[in-house]
Amino acid sequence: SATRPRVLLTQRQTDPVMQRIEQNFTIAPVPDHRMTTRELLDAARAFQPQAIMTSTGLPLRGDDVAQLPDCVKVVATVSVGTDHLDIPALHARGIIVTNTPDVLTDCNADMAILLMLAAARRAGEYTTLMREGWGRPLAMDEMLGTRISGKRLGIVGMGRIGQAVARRARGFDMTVMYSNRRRLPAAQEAGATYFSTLTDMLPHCDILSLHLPATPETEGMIDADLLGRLPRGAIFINAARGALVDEDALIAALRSGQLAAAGLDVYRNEPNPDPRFLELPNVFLTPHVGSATIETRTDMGMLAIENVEAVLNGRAAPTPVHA
Ligand code: 8YV
Repeated sequence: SATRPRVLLTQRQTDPVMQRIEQNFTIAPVPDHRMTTRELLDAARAFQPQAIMTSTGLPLRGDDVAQLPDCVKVVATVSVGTDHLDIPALHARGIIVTNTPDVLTDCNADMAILLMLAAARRAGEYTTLMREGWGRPLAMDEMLGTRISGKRLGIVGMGRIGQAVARRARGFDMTVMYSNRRRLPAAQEAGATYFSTLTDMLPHCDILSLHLPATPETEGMIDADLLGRLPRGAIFINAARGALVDEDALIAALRSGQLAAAGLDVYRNEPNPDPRFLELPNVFLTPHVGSATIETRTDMGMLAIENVEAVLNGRAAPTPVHA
């Protein structure tokens, strides 16, 4: 009906989420692809929505925020990360911003473990071999991977996802360490050992896994110097953000053998990662799918709707993003 609030969706959500949105809101036609920033701004001007449901990979910088119509009360991103949004600019316009923490923690942690196993056990190379026609038994010392159990894992960033990775890694009998701005209470450490500086932790890590947001402070933090402090032959995992990494340095470390392997779900240039990654057989690559399960994507969409409904009904958003 005409009284239902208008919500602009920048891409389709899962069927249960779409059903709930269509029951409660008026929506503009949703494109098959994820809208570009230009498309979002044009659609917002034409449709005059009270709420925008968006996600990563669709930047809204200060100049873009200035072009949003005054009717917009809430921008709900269907993601935990908010690096695509200019939060201060949105807040300055009186727009409430919400994200979807917690509901994707387990799936993102699973993804980091998947990448770890795949990189260490050469899953990508084995799959390629099978598709090309296996044809003969492998020799006892041919195409060998690296054992995971008993190895030392360093977690960079011990928030919700880092803690979930630590709990999983303990199940693989790994020795777990973490670096974080502050030490966590013992109950949240999941048996991991705290390092107050990343540089002190690196020499002890057989595997390094990133679990930090991309911010001006963390941008490019994994550089040649830090990669050089890992033991030779370490494994590098990133299911967080490509912007954390100097990709030239990562590629150089993979080529030189300083890193034995990497498992990557995120890249600087998504959805077109540096083609040099594709030439490296020791890199296991996935297309930013850490949260991509039917359950989690539905939970994320539902939480975004709850945030939109709360704000439009004058209640506090369940998961607001603070400045
Ligand atoms: C994306 C993510 O939201 O939550 C995040 O921060 O990066 C992902 O879960 C998802 O890929 C949809 O863009």
